[in-house]
Amino acid sequence: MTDEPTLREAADDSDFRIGAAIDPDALRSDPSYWRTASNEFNAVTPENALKMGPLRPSRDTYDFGDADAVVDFGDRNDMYVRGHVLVWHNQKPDWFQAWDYTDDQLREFLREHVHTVAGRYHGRIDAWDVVNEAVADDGSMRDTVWYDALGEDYLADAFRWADEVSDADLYYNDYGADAINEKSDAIYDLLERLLDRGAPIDGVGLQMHALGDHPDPDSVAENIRRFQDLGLDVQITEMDVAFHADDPPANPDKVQAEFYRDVIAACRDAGCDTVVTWGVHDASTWLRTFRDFSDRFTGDPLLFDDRYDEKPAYDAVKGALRD
Ligand code: 9MR
Repeated sequence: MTDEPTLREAADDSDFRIGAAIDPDALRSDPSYWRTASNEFNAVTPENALKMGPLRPSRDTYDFGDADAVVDFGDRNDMYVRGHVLVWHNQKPDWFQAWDYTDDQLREFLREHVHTVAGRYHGRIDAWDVVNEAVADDGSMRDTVWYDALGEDYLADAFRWADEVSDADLYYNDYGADAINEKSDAIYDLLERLLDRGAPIDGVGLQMHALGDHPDPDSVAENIRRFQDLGLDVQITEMDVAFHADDPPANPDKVQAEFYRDVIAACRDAGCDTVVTWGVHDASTWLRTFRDFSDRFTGDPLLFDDRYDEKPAYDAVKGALRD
């Protein structure tokens, strides 16, 4: 036994939340996964279980089994629970693709979805990603089923619907907008417009999938501060750190650890208190199974390696929490 505190204890001591995206199958089947998740993290996000596809096997039915498993795990272990996600253009159910809806039907469907899902977890989910990835990489509004049928109104509506049934803090969440850039400028403008219209938005989630090109931590801190100046809370919601597979640094573990440390430090300096990593250990990263990403990026982006051993990044995060 050692007196060294766990990551979770170090985070608790610093009033900080360090989280992991969770796979309910791994929770059920792998005691080491369960143990690492509960001992080392004080926040969780279901990685896929709350998305519309997994939740809705048919238009009239819901299957909350996997989502409940993750939320129950968070509750039982006294963790902060981030809900991900109410409105997204990806991972929609198969039957949806074949549905020939009218715009009014789509709006009513989305209202009912948000009310049912956010309402079910009233008091149990602490923060919701209400809308995910509504902005394209060039800063224009992303061309999605929701935007196509309902225009920008769907965002304000979704936040309002969530607010009607949920006591959670309500977030807009996106990737590639971690530092000051064209996309984060566009998101800033979008959120300002929505807030001006009275949309009940509490915060913005910066995903921080640092795959290859890593954002400048000083620019991340500046970005966090400008969203805070809009009155929004800022969380890092899906962090992982990889490298271009064809051009990794000579010492990837060290560079990875330094980037984790710098982002946690930038976040804390700016007054942000939550960083969720996108998985418990390297063996569960999405980078190994998603499209051709395993060819494009190195596949060990998290704080624990395939055997649940602590990596240099783990020590770096803990160190940054103690500074
Ligand atoms: O990690 C998720 C992976 O298992 C899914 O296959 C994928 C489907 O698009 O979604 C991944 O999670 C995404 C998250 O929901 C939104 N931000 C980007 C994440 C990584 O793609």
